[in-house]
Amino acid sequence: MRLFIAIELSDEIKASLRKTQRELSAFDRAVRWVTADQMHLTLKFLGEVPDTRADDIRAATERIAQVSSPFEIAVGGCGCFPPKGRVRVVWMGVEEASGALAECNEHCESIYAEIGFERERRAFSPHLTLGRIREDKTDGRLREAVEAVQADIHRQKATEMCVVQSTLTPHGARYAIISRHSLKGGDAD
Ligand code: 3AM
Repeated sequence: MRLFIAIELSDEIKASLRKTQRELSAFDRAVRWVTADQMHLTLKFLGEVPDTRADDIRAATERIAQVSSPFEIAVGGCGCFPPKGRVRVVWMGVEEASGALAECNEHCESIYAEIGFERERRAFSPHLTLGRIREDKTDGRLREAVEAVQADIHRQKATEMCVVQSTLTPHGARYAIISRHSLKGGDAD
């Protein structure tokens, strides 16, 4: 099964992402927009794992949750990956002032590494994917439009992390939460 670790988003944040997608609807042909049930904040991608590892992963995730503090995210500006050239992903940015989100990601990297998952080589760049590019023939207009979006800032508390199973289908990925783990670390209120 294909697994990743994520934070679920509130309905308010999902509504704000949908609004931004509508503002960019001129690019509907170039972009495959994610649906509301596909929206999440990824902490760590684990990839294809044998079903027999499910218990190990659940236990490692519980250990991470025990040492990770709850945090509050602020979702606002829009951007593209990569930062230059042909756009592959359109996203909304995530900020977290206390450092607890970066720490949670770091706990993920080190604890999943202990059970055999490679550390991510790229720096953690928290984002909410709005869409992925099918074929960009927009000559830079997509990037310009994304960078011009003025979205309101929305905040959300994150109090649990989830192990998510991703099933790839011809109609896109379907996600199902297979376990939830309350963040219990630190001295956050
Ligand atoms: O939607 P986002 O970007 O938050 O990009 C993929 C998605 O995250 C990411 O895992 C999430 C669920 O699919 N992902 C997919 N393949 C990946 C890989 N090989 C990956 N992240 C890192 N390495």
